[in-house]
Amino acid sequence: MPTRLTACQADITTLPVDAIVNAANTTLLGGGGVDGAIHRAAGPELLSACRPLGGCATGDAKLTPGFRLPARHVIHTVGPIWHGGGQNEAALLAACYRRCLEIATDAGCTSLAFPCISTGVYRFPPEAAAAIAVQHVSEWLAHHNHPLQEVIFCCFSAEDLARYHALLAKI
Ligand code: AR6
Repeated sequence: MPTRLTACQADITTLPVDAIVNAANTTLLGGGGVDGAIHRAAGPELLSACRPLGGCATGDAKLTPGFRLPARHVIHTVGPIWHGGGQNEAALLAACYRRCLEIATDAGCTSLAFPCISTGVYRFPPEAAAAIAVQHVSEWLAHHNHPLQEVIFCCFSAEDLARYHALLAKI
């Protein structure tokens, strides 16, 4: 059965999925935005689980439990900071989505939710980021064996939700 690719407007910390993705920074020690919201909702055990991971490179991802979240796991990824587009930002953002799908698959996840990685504090243009997300996730799902039945693009703003709906309607 093909994976359902959907978009919703929600606080990602409320989603009862196997894994949610965190848009973290290279320290994995917390921050603002969605990272701060996830750490607050998961409780202090999440920081204790992140500390021994030794940080994470941009474009890579690491797995922890979800602790007090409804999600069983958190996949922490580090998106690129937007510097104008000439510093490999698009390829690094695509790598984030790919690594999260690989880690979710290794953990046996059937449902996974992504936030709009890099489009907040890291200032990646949201239209280009959404196009990269939809293209790379849909292509990866079509070309790999995986247990994923549903992948959700969890938008915080109505503008992002409209972008994802328009992109998803084309595939
Ligand atoms: N649920 C879903 N999406 C959210 C939520 C939420 N609760 N809160 C914010 N967003 P950002 P980045 C959206 O800045 O650009 C942190 O300090 C937000 O509207 O959280 O990858 C980290 O520690 C935006 O669309 O992440 C890093 O230092 C998207 O999530 C840095 O920010 C991403 O915005 C990472 O920056």
